[in-house]
Amino acid sequence: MEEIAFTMQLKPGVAAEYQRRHDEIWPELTAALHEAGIRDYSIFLDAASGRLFGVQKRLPDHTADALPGLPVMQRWWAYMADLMETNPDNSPVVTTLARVFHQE
Ligand code: RM4
Repeated sequence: MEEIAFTMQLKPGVAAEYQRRHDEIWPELTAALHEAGIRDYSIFLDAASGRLFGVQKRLPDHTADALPGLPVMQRWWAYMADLMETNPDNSPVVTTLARVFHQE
C-alpha cells in the first residue's frame, strides 16, 4: 500500500468546530473513502498555526482520484468550506508532502 501525506489550512479560531464535525463525520463519506481504497486516514492539527497534516494509505487499485466527482464529497467540501482555506470549487487547498525519511 502506498502512503501519502499532505497539509491543509484551517481558518483562524475554528479548530473546535473542525474537530466537532469530524467527530460526527458522515457515514456516507467514510464509506466513500473506504470504497475508494483509502485506509488508515488520520488528520493531525498544529493548534498554533491551524495547519492540518493528513496521512493516509491507499490500496494499489485505489480510486481516490475519482472522489472529487462524488456528490457526497462535493457536499462535504461545501459544508467544510467555512472552516478551511479552499479552492474556488470548495475543495481544500492541499499541499502534498515529499517523504524524506521512513523507518519500518
Ligand atoms: C477534511 C477535508 C478532506 C477530507 C476529510 C475527511 O476536512 O475535507 O478533504 O478528506 O475532511
